[in-house]
Amino acid sequence: MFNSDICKLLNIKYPIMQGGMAWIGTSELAAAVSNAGGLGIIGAGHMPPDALRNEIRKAKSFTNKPFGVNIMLMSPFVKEVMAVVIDEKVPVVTTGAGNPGEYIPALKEIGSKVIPVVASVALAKRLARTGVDAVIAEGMESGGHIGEITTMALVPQIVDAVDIPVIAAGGIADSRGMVAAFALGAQGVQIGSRFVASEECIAHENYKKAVLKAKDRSTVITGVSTGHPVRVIANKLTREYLELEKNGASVEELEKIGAGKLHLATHKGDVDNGSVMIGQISGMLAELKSVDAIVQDLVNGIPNVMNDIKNICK
Ligand code: TUI
Repeated sequence: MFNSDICKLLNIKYPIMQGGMAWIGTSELAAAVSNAGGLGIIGAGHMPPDALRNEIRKAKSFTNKPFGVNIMLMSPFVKEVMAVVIDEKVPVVTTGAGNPGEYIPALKEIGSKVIPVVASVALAKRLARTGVDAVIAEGMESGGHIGEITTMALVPQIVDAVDIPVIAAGGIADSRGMVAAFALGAQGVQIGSRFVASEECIAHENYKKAVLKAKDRSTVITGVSTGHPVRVIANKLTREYLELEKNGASVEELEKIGAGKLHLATHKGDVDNGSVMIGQISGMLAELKSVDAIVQDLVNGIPNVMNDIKNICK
């Protein structure tokens, strides 16, 4: 059904990757997405190397399909976790929140497909020259750490700038978004928020409820003054944080307030004082579904969307 460079490159049925989410992109979620025909991704976040090795081995036991690991380049363990994915011969490595340039040769040497997340044309062009296999163009609609450009504006500009496959991310949660991504020239999509609201995601039920309750304007961006903007659901924490930012708090002060807050929300369920990272498309999510149902809905809805387009463009 799909004639996508991404399916061939990654040896998957559907050109759907799961976003590599810290704390909640576990082996359970990643294996469920891979078993459903997409590419599941373990989000290494700030995970220490031994914990990541454990997650990789669990994923290998849950699925015999390819899966990936996302390495967050701001992690204090980045060098050690890179060594683990190389040692475990993880078939696909995505990176986020920085420039993975120095790690690319070692990953390519063991045959891993390397797919960095980029938020600008400049970085996409620079990395394309270093031999990465594809790029994920992630718009600022996404949850968590983001860039400044929207998916709609970023994807076609990166498609025009590089000659490797582009995967669109940010604001995609149904077949309409998927078709829109293909219209912009993407060969695949990366989806995060929709998979948070899944049965297999291990996020605390309060986190999932907050995601399902979210409306279009429920998220805010914190951390612009620190150089690390992060999209989260507005709550007590963000009100305090944004007030401090407005009053010129130092980066150290702000980092101290943010420390441990994602885990507080994802695992302890404190969605008032914790950091509830999610994309703007969460306003559209109304129900929890199994990962398999999410993937099937995404794929099966495509002909209807195509038909709607044909009816408009006569
Ligand atoms: O990485 C993400 N999203 C994330 S990482 C994360 S973990 C975290 N925890 C606490 C505080 C902050 C983060 C949560 N969400 N997405 C991929 C992504 N990468 N989005 C944007 C970028 C990006 C931004 C700038 C990639 C490269 C870049 O520039 C680097 C350069 O040198 O130009």
